[in-house]
Amino acid sequence: MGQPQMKISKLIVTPVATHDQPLLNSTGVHESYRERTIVQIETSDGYTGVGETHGGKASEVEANRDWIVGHDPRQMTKARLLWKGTPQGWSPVETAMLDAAAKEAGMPVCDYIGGRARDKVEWAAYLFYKFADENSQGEIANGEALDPEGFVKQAEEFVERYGFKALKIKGGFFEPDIDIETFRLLRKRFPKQDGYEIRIDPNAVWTIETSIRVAKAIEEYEPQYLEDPTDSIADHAELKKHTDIPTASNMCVSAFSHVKPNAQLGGIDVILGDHHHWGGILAYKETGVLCRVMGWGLSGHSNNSLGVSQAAMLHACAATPELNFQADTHYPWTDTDGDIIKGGKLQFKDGFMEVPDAPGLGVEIDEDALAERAEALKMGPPSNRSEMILSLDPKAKPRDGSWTGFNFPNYSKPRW
Ligand code: GKR
Ligand code: MG
Repeated sequence: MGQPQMKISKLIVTPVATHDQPLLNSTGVHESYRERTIVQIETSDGYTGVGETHGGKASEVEANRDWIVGHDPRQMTKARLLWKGTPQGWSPVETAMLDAAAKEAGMPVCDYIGGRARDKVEWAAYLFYKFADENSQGEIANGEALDPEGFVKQAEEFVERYGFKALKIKGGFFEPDIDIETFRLLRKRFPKQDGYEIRIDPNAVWTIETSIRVAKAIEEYEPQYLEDPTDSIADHAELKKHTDIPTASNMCVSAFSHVKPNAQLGGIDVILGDHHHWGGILAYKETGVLCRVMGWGLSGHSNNSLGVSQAAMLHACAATPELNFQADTHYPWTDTDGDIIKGGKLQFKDGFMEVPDAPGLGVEIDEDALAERAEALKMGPPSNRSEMILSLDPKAKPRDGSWTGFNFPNYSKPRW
């Protein structure tokens, strides 16, 4: 092999809690904190790497410790073959390895994996109906947004603060006519001719018939795309017979195994790629190639996350030329002082985020902040804020029978 081997000599896996505001989605309300899994590695020659993914993935990473410790982080193809577990569990390990290997090469990750297509990445404002945050702990929009007018106010805060030009409506909690009215008011406040794009995502709670009705009702407001309005790829293909609005997905098409069925049925036009779900930053690049070959658009999916995931998605998007929509990000919903990276949160400017020039990911773990977030997780389960839902829907009952369950009450689908 010639060049001296790099060897991972240390692996640390830390589950953490990050405060979450009472955001509403199709199944209910977000809990008072979101769990994330942080992976840190160090090589025998002193290079460090970090990665982040969803909660509950620590045991999966630990189950692969036997080969990760001792592995050369530059031998990524071998690592992908050795990994035993889910794409979500693999992604932080891959990110950490790319971080350390790129540092050793003295290059930012996006340049280390073949070179960047752009120096900055554009993001979308991810807007939610929501209750007021209990302690106004959030970085932005701590107030309630329980109707279209409140929603537009939230959008104004996001545009004012971060400069976003693309606005995403997280719909599906209220009945469709409320979402239609929100779309109308948002378009009125943020005209297309001023460069604003608007998309909507009800997370598959509409039947085909309701999706057609909503599509007809919002066509005049020139939606960027309709994201997971209904359920299966075939359902979206049926919808497409009734509207020219592009369809997008991070649900029915959210893995490589969904590509062939979508190619056959033609239900989804835009893929919301995500290195957490598809299995890494390199997998995001591969999704780009697929979209180019298939003539599909490529956007980016997100969940509540910390600065390590945001940095990883930043490099993935910078390195993928096929990205042709503003990627989603939940990062504005991360508290200003709630992150775990040194120097505080990464910054948006005019809706964009610059790719760091530092070798690696360009973010370093603040060990004190990490310890604090890990401690927060041990303080007990999150509140599921069921009282908030019951204030709006007194008849709500937990779908799985547990009143302290996740995403109360976890409404079933389709709802309309
Ligand atoms: O944060 O409530 C949320 C979102 O609905 C999230 O769970 C989805 O995975 O962001 C996501 C999406 O685009 O579907
Ligand atoms: Mg979605």
